Amino acid sequence: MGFFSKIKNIFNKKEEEIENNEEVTIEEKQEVEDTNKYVEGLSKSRDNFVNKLSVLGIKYTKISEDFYDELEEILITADIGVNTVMDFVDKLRKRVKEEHIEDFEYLKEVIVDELFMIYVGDQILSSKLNLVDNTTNVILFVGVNGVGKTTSIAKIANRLKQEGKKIMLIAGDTFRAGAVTQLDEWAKKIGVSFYGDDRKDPSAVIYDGLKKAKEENYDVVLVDTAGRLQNKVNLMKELEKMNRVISEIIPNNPIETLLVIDATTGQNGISQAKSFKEITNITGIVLTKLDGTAKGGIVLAIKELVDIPVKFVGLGEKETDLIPFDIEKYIYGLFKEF
Ligand SMILES: Nc1nc2c(ncn2[C@@H]2O[C@H](COP(=O)(O)OP(=O)(O)OP(=O)(O)O)[C@@H](O)[C@H]2O)c(=O)[nH]1
Ligand SMILES: [Mg+2]
Repeated sequence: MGFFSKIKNIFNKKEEEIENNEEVTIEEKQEVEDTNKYVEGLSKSRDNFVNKLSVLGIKYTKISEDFYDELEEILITADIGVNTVMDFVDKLRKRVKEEHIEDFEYLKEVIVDELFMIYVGDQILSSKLNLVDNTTNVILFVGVNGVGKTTSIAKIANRLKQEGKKIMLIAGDTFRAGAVTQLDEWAKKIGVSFYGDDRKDPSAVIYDGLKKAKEENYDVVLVDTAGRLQNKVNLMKELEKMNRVISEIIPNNPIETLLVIDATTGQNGISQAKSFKEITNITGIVLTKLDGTAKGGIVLAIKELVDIPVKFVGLGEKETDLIPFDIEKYIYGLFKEF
């Protein structure tokens, strides 16, 4: 049995257990809820390219060169990335030949398995936040404007708060009018602390905020920044300065620098990731608005072209719709009806 059948069976079984009111742990319930969010949030992508793939299976009774050409095109339009698709189709060709595959139902299994392997490859990228106990952890959020930095901070803070952590948000976006108030309002809404003022130097704000956070033993501090990338040199200098200030107050921090990218911007988002990777040490990606695109394949392109782990995905606008990335749930959500 292939990988996809296995995860399908596991999720279906858990769902059944919950429906039948059998005893399930809170974690198992959360797993099923998260899985359903992937299923809902990825519906546009699923409708788009999974349906196209199914049509392909009906159209071609024999696996021919034309079949591979069309398959390539479908995967590329799903934003998977040209090179990844080429490698993938080569592998598929090889397996079809070696295993004498003729049956499309079986080929479907192989397609999903191989797509999964693209992400996993020879190493499992951990999607877990890298937090250390009994110290103040600083997470810096970067990314161009409008991608969802501020809302992602609020959503992640909400999740961490529910895990019992003492949280502070710092308004390091001193550039855009209204940014400080926006973060302050989020902090009030979810019930966490806030630090920010109307000074123009983000590093000065971060400095004071972190001093307070350290003195008062906060567990996690999430730092918002302005989204500007008109000038790489300036951005690099500013990020260097912020990093210096952070590590001066709390050594070995920021523990995470999360780059937020908007899935609906496709290849543009990939270019942003490459640029940011050149100028600072990005430890993870928050991929927002996956619910708003039919091109959910971008996760695989990120893996191939940027090779930074996706740590969270945004699958909707609600506070609870930003969830930890999980490749199995993602593949399941993408191929549920395949
Ligand atoms: N559908 C959907 N909308 C999202 C998601 N994440 C963020 N948004 C929306 O995207 C818009 C921009 O979000 P912000 O958090 O303000 O973006 P930002 O990066 O902080 O923007 P600037 O501060 O202007 O640089 C808001 O309307 C959010 O509700 C998501 O996962 N799904
Ligand atoms: Mg913002």
